[in-house]
Amino acid sequence: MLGEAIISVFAPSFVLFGLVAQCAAQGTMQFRFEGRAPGTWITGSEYHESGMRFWIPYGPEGVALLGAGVSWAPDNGTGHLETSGGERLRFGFTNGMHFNLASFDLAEDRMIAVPFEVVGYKDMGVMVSQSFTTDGIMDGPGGQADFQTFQFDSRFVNVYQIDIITSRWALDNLVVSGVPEPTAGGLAALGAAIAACYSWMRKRRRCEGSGSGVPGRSVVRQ
Ligand SMILES: [Ca+2]
Ligand SMILES: [Ca+2]
Repeated sequence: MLGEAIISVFAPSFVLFGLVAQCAAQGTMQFRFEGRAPGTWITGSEYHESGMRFWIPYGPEGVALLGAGVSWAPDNGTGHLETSGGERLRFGFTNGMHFNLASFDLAEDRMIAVPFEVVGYKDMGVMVSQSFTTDGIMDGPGGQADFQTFQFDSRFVNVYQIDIITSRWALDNLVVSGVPEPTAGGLAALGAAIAACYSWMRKRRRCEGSGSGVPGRSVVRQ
């Protein structure tokens, strides 16, 4: 059964990774979907990384965060995000921040070339789209390269949401640009977040030690 959300044990790393990325990326952010040990995966109704929410908008399907080397999945030697169904994947910043879609790596989950469409949503109801087809190569860990890099042009500037219209995909190395530059206030927020994470982890350890916690059921929001 798909869980309510992403497992709480990853919350500190997700928060820190996001803020560090924003402070160091100088307007560009990359989403790498790390966080699972090799050969393992975890499912949830949605996934959050660095302030970006990824979810299946229609239907009951959820998303899965995979570590490297899962035998039944496409692989590039690192963690990635995928699903077993759903008509499309949707993502956007939870605060509504606009961004430029630069590129992402995508793989099909079987040895069949899969067509897919990418739709960008802009203000005033404007939508842009671009169509692609994968190469049909998916042989899992080792062997050939399962993922391909797809790049986007100026049509995908200043969007607030993206749909990848296909099912049974695997996504990695999403790159967006045009995000706000780091500020002194942002660095101060980073320090506050580090302190908050440290406090959160101490409380979690105490909770687990007493046996009153419910591991894996907390909803993570950044
Ligand atoms: Ca990765
Ligand atoms: Ca492929």
